[in-house]
Amino acid sequence: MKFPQDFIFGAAASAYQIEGAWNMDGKGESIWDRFAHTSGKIRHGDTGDTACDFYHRYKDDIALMKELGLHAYRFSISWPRVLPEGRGAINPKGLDFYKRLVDELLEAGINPCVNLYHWDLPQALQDQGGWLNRDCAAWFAEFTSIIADHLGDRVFDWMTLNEPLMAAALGYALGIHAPGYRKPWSMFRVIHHLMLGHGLAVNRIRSENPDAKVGIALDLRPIHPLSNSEKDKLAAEKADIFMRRTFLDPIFQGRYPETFTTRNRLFRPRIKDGDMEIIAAPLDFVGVNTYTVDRVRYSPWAIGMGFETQMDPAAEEEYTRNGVQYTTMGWEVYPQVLYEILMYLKHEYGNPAVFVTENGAAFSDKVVESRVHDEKRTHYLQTHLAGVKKALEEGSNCKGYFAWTLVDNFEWAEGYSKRFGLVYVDHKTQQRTIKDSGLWYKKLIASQK
Ligand code: GCO
Repeated sequence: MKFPQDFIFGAAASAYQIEGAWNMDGKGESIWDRFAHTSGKIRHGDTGDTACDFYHRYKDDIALMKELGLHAYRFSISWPRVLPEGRGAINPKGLDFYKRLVDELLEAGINPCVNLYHWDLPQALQDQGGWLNRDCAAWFAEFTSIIADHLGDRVFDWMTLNEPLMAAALGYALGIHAPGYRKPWSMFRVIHHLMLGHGLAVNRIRSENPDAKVGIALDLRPIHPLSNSEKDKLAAEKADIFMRRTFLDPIFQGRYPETFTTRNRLFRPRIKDGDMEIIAAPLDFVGVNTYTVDRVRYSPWAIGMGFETQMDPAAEEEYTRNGVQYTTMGWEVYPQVLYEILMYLKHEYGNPAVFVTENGAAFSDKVVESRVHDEKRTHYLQTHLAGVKKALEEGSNCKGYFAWTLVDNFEWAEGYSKRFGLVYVDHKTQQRTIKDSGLWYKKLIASQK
């Protein structure tokens, strides 16, 4: 499978999911530390206290990245590791960790792609309202300036936010992610403050480093009506507006979709003059995190939404239903997912530069004689990358693909029960084992030369 010569192959991860050292060397508490330490929130009572101990083992993991032949690595910065109180005093040991990490990546010939926010807000800022507080956008901009100032001489590829929809929906409406609020009426205000923070951060990065390439990582999935009924088709249109256009329209068109602003008073965000111009700061690329297809149906119970997504619960083992493969997350394996979403961006938003910033699958892996024969994951990668290739042949402006994820890590509310890695981790011993899918990915990358 041949890709364009300058096509980037990488892997992605996030601070809370891999670093561990949750309270070491001056790091402040994050909302994910607090949430994971709250009983009943995470499967099996798992926490990110140690995770994959990447804070101490980053050199070994970078050696694994080099062995796989990765061109780039997408990672996030733990805000409270650098600013323990979220603002004010910098923790020098925290900043130094990221400088060492970036230098080690560069030394290995791997391009560091920094994602500034992957959900681990400093608890001290949550105590002041978190993203419900409009000031959080400015606090994020301050944090961004500090990181861009200290890393901007060697990092040229930046993302501001990871999945603002998930941060708002799971963290503030459904309560299954940190900070664990069940305040659906607040979700649109949180989305607006996150997007405002995104726009402010873009401007801060550019003022520190005019040559920087800046983007955002959005969770964008193909959306199909569950049936051909008019109600389900209308539901799919509503889902498109809420889950995709609410983020893409302000970025590319400088305005929210009509329904976002006309919702009743309870839901409507407070948008001030100038906000939309800030959010529409031009980007160099859009990052797409996507794994499966959203199959939606009409629902009178989804207050203010009018649709619901049919999604299975997470499972102990992967399974098939009616000949269709499902992962241990309960997600349908739908190989056209990347093709469809890349063509959606081409047709609906002027074919912007796109990176697939997350794509992968959780299957129940086992180590047998120091090997992990994860055929299903290899097949997932093969078929999904074939979709990227098809989109490229039809004119998509996709520039690269980051597998989610390098090593099996903390999968949020699922803890360590779900394995997405190209590399198996025994979380008791921290022993790493490259899976067959990682060896396949290595071969694919090597074959591009
Ligand atoms: C997300 C996050 C990742 C997840 C991955 C698998 O998309 O939810 O960016 O942190 O771990 O997507 O669920």
